[in-house]
Amino acid sequence: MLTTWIDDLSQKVPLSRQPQDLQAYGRDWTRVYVPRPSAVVFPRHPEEVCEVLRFCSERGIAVVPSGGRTGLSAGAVAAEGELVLSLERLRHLGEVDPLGLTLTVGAGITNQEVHQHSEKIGLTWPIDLASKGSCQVGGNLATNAGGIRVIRYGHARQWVTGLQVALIDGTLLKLGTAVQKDNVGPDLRQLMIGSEGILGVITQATLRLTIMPRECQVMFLAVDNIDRGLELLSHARLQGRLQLQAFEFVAQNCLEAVMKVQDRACPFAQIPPAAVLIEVEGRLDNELEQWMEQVMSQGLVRDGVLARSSTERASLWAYRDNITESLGSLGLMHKNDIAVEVGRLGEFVHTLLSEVAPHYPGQMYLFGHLGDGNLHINVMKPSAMDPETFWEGCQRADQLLYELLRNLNGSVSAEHGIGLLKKAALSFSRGPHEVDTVRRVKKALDPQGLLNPGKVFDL
Ligand code: 2HG
Ligand code: ZN
Repeated sequence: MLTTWIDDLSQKVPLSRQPQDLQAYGRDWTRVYVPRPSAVVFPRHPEEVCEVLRFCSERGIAVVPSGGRTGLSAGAVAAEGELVLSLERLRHLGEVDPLGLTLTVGAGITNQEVHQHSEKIGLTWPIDLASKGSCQVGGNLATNAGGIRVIRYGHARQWVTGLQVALIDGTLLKLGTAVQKDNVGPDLRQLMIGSEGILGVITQATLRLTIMPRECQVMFLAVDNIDRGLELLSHARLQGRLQLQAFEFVAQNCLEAVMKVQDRACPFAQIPPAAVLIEVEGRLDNELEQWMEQVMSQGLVRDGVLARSSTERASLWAYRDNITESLGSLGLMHKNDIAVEVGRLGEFVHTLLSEVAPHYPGQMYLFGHLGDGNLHINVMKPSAMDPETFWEGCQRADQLLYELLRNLNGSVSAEHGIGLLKKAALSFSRGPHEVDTVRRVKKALDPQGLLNPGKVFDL
């Protein structure tokens, strides 16, 4: 029975059942689920995506859309025998429109390819992620990706004018165009962006571009704790009048992990309790140097490095960009991706460290996008503990974390989405009426529940 439909489908589109493909395409960067897809299909254009979806709809086959598979909430995991629908062959790369500042690309184009393509004429798509070399535009939009420049540009949903989306019944929707001003009622584009593949499959997008800042400067500043980091944020904006492109937090143990794994020297005279990586627009001038001297003489900053070349800028960024990878190579990590309003982040971290952290069964590593109030809380499994005991302990401690977030009106998933991994957390950030309304939309578009089943919520 199983082989029959797979044989039929393989007559229509490129399909693989190679064990290494099933392993690779059935998972994302989460390491919690065992990939078990029945097959992987590689449609070559949007019409083939529709054909696959129509086929699945007619035969009642569950299908998991798949991009660069760099997600951290298991939104692209196929652990229940689903068909994986890889969008990686949708490689259309249009011409940049230098007047309208738009670019149309297929879902399988990587974030970095978009950057390289638009940078040729001084433009950029300002969604910038540590995983940019692998993550794809379709996935960036399906998850409404955030990243390091949200403080300046917002999330991915703000940088799209048009979207092409395939529904489970095989309908291809064209939502919006390259026109900037197009205000004609409810916006299905925005409903699809961030829907994590449960409502439709993004096949193509017209992206809104912006001018790249002529120059940016990068500083890595050592601080005593997160409160000093937050004071520095305010100082940078209000006294320094700095246009921030990024304002990132790195706790001591994260810095040490990168230094150890990547064999990098400490960028400061001694390892500080925490550090803040700041990227600002503009030239390296006296004003910027004076601002840095000022925050150091005021005691806000203990020690600091200001990059003086593009090589130095890249090497400072490496201490931040390589945290996930370095932690991952040191041990098994339990991850949370939370946000509270920036003004309450200090309060949040104090309660986290004093009341929640002691309940986690391993050491906590904090880093993330301080300027957006978004912290990544990673907990490492102690080497002697078995994974089962570790996950159970983490889940119990998570309840305390989510309660704390609910009390602060915070988010249980600031930029990584819900997927499979954070389903139990959803109710701490979304009320029952809201979840139920989205469930009704899901049932209307996908009555059999075939598209990315089990993700975000159960039907
Ligand atoms: C980052 O900001 C990513 O580097 C990954 O969102 C976060 O590994 C994580 O927890
Ligand atoms: Zn992040």
